[in-house]
Amino acid sequence: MSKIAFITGATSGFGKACAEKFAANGYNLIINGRRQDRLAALATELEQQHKVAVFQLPFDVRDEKAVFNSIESLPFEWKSIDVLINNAGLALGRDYFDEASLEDWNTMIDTNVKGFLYVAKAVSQLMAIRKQGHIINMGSVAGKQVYEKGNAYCATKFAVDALNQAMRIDLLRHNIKVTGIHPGAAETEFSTVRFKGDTQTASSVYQGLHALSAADVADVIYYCASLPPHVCINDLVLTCTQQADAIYFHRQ
Ligand code: NDP
Ligand code: 8X3
Repeated sequence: MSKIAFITGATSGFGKACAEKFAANGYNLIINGRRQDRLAALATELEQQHKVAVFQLPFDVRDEKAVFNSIESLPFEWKSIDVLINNAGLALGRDYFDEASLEDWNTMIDTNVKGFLYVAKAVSQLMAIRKQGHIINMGSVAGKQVYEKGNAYCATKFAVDALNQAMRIDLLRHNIKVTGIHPGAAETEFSTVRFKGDTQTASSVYQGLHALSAADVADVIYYCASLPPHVCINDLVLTCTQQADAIYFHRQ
C-alpha cells in the first residue's frame, strides 16, 4: 500500500514542488489550494507521469468549517495520512508597523496561524487514531528573527515555530513526528503575492542572489519525511548560500 501525503498550498511554490517530489517517489497525494483549475491540472499531470493516485481537496484554510468538513469527508482509505505538509500561507505587504494595512494583517493571521491550526488539528486527530504520522510545518527564517517591516508576517511565523514545538510535545503520546521547516528567500509566487502583483518589486527580492528554488525546499522536506520511523528532524533552517539569516545577504 502506497503512503499518503497531504499537502496544503499545492497549487504553487513549495507545495507544488513537494507534490511533484513525493509523487515521483510513489506517494499518493491529497492536494489542497483554492485554485481548483491548478489542482486539477496538477492531479492529471502527476497521475499520468508517476502512476499515483491524487485526491483533490480544494478549500480555503481560513474557513474553519470547510477545513474540518473536507477532511472528515475524505473516503476511508484516504484518511490514513502518513505525512501532512502544512504549507499554505502568505505574506501581504512589507510596511512599517504604523503604516501597515489591518486587512493584510488579518489575512496573514487568519491564514498562517488560524488556518494552519485548523488543518493540523484535523489531521492530527486522524494520525492519533493510527498512532503514526508526520506533520511537517512550514515556518520561515522570518519566524526565527524579525526584520524591518516584517512585523505581522514575522509574528505569524513565530507562532508557527511555537506551535511546531507545542505539537511535538502534545502529540508525542501518539507517536507523531513533528518537523518545522524554516526556509530563507526562495523564488516562488510568494513575493508576487506579497507585493500584490508588482512583479518588479517582487523580483528585486531575489536580485543578485542564487535563491533557493521550490524544488530545493521540496528535496529537504522529502529527506525529512524519508528518515527511519525512530528518527525525527525537529527543526530545520535552510537558506541559499548567499543568505546568513533573515537579514544578512551577500548579493552579487
Ligand atoms: P506561493 O505563493 O508560491 O504558494 C502559496 C500556496 O499557499 C499556494 O498554493 C496558495 O494556493 C496557498 N494558499 C494561500 N492562501 C491559502 C488559503 N487561504 N487557503 C488555501 N491555500 C492557500 O508561496 P510559497 O510556496 O513560497 O509559500 C509556501 C509557504 O512557505 C508559505 O507558508 C510561506 O509563508 C512559506 N515560506 C516562503 C518562503 C519564500 O521565500 N518563498 C520562505 C519561507 C517560508 P491558492 O492561492 O491556490 O489557494
Ligand atoms: C519568507 C522569507 O525572508 O521573505 O518567509 O520573510 S522572508
